[in-house]
Amino acid sequence: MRRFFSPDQLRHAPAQELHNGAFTAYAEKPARAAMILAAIGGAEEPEDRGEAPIRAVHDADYLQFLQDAPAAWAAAGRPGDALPYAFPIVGRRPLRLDRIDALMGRYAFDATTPLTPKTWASAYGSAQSALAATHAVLAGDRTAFALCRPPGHHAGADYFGGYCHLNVAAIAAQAARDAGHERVAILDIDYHHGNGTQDIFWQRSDVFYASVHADPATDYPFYWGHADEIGEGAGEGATLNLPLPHGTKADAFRAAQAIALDAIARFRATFLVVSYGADTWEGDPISKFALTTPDYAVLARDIASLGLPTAIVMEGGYAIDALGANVASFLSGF
Ligand code: Q9C
Ligand code: ZN
Repeated sequence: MRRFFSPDQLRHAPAQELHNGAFTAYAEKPARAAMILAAIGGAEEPEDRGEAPIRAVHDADYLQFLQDAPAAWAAAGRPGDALPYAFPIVGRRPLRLDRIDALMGRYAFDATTPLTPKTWASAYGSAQSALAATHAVLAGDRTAFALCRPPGHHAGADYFGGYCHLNVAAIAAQAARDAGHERVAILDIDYHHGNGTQDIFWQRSDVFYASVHADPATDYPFYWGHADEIGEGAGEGATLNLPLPHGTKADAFRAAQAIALDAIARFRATFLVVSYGADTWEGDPISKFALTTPDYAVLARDIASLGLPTAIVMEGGYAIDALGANVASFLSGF
């Protein structure tokens, strides 16, 4: 299986994050990518396909903000990474916002995801890796893997958060649509619900979004991913949420994934994007499921049995020492 990664993806390295009310070391470290690369025997550098496939998913003003914010933050005299602290919550009217702090809150949905001067280069590289894997599959490969870091599934068309800036799964799915696949499915098996992916395709009938994740009643991102969220308008029925409780082991996870796979088959998708997170692993430091390393090969075999051309993008997974083995196990099942 071809694998893609750009060295630029290592450059985003915030010092700390706001976690449960205190500053802790940033969990989504560059070392995650290094551990995965070592375990899978390296990766190819993606071709640069430019901003157009990113603009097909994200708003132009948001992309400009991501590129400009770190310099604006520095110009405001701030020594550290850029973090938001004020948010224009539901009901606030659109305003012309100038101060960097106002913009940070406008484009962020949480305070866990600092921006640095290197963030854009890393996120852009991550998106190019997702596009390279997608195009390898469009060109005839059965599967391909994008080592996306930073991850993507919490990022919406015009917002960042949850360690995510550009929604790599959405960019991959849209690229498959634009290449002629009329029905594309995204299977999201990260521990957390992919709120950004869900929002991007919420009103669309051409991209099916199915997610197996920790119940948002107990887990981040809290405000999305409940079982009664099924899409709206033309997209009604094209979103499927399968929340699971703390302590979930392989059998229950696999059964939920089987429901998602069955729905994807009934949707008659012709192209599949998998948002893969290894934060469902039993030892993950920020999560509470109990999957084991060999379980990932089993989940992958179940996905492969759909028989769809499949682009896999990396999402979360924060147990650095186990991350390489977990990703290698998953890829071995295809
Ligand atoms: N106390 C991904 O896995 N922090 N993002 C949660 C819980 C954010 C995870 C804080 C977790 C985001 C791609
Ligand atoms: Zn996650």
